[in-house]
Amino acid sequence: MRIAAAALALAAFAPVAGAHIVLEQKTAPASSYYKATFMVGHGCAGSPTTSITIEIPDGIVNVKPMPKPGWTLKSRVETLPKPYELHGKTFTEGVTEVSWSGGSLADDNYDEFIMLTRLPDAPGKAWFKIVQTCEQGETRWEEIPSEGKTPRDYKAPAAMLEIQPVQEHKHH
Ligand SMILES: [Cu+2]
Repeated sequence: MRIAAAALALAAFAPVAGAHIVLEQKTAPASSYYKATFMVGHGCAGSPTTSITIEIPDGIVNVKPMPKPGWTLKSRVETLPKPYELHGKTFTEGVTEVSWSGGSLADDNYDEFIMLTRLPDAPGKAWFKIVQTCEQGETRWEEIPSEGKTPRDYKAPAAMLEIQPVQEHKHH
């Protein structure tokens, strides 16, 4: 009885978005190193997930994906729309897409796909578009909410990260 009640409470209060592919940490300061953890809560209409492909939003750089045992990791490197500087070096190329494939994640299991990134100096919302491929079918998490709407208003929203202004500290 208690388990049933708890499950019911969860169903009533958990945001629907929690079951999609979302970032564990949805806010982070500008100009910081950010560990993006993508939470995969289900497959495609019950079918197991066999690959996850994530498009890196413009301005998010120095992308270092974490390898996963049982999955083949691939990064696409391209000329960036805007070069960036880190540690006094200028980079004109960078990772624009990351994929993990060849694994199998059952619909009733949960897993995380992780990459280290460097966030841009400008605050604002960044949207990671994700293609989830399954044994049967795929889901394209690509919808970007229009003004006044939130990811919850959509069936397959892209994963959102809110890049926040850097707090001014006096260090000296
Ligand atoms: Cu979902």
